[in-house]
Amino acid sequence: MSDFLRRIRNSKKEEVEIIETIEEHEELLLPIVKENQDLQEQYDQIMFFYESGINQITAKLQILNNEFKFSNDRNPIENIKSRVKSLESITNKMIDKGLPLTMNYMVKNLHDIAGVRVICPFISDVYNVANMLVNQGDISVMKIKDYIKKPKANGYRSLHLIVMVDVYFSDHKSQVPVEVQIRTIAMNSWASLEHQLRYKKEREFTKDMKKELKVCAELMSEADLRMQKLAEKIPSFE
Ligand code: 0O2
Repeated sequence: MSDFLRRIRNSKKEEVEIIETIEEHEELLLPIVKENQDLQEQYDQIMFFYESGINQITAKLQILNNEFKFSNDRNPIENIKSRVKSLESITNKMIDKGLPLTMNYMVKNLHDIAGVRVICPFISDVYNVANMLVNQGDISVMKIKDYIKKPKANGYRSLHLIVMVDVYFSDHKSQVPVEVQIRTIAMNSWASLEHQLRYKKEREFTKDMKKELKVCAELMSEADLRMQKLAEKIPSFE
């Protein structure tokens, strides 16, 4: 078992295991943003860096998926999606955190501006993909949140990693923070449906509705565990 897997499986801490904070990372080179620049202009400028980080992570995942398919005759990754956080969503999050609305504060405090979501068939694939990714020399792990081992109170399950990935530009190398969410098809189905329901703001969730959603999450988790057991019974299945 790799160090990474051992670290997350043996962790006795709560949901968050902070390995190193981004603030401590001296190589975080991002464009110098002037506070008086127009906000949209600042956003466009800095998003280029985050998009480059997404491209780098996505390419790595695609290579790993193709290689695994070649040797095991199946894909451990079903689907990869990515996005940079919208300006509206960034602003709301910063207001929630009580942060001044400047790009410099954003860069220092929000680590999920670049986001990649990886959907895997089986629970074991989630950890294998995470392991294959973080073992690469140009990636360092900043933070792991294992919401599979310790689901959120509402039933949300997913493995979240904040990684710093090296990106080479014409005259320098930057390390770009990217949030990688890795989860199974079942976990993703629940999260997508829950998200749709939650964003119908005209209808607040009652206590009973929340309970019902959690039951759905448990049912999906049970299905995931059963599927995993089935897979483990097939000797050639990796
Ligand atoms: P979007 O639109 O996906 O960007 P932190 O970043 O540590 O200050 P945060 O942001 O609460 O704290 O981190 P966490 O818990 O890792 O969650 C970040 C993202 O995980 C969310 O992003 C969602 O994408 C997903 N997520 C977390 N909890 C839930 C949940 O209960 N349901 C669903 N459907 N998704 C969830 P954003 O910023 O909320 O939105």
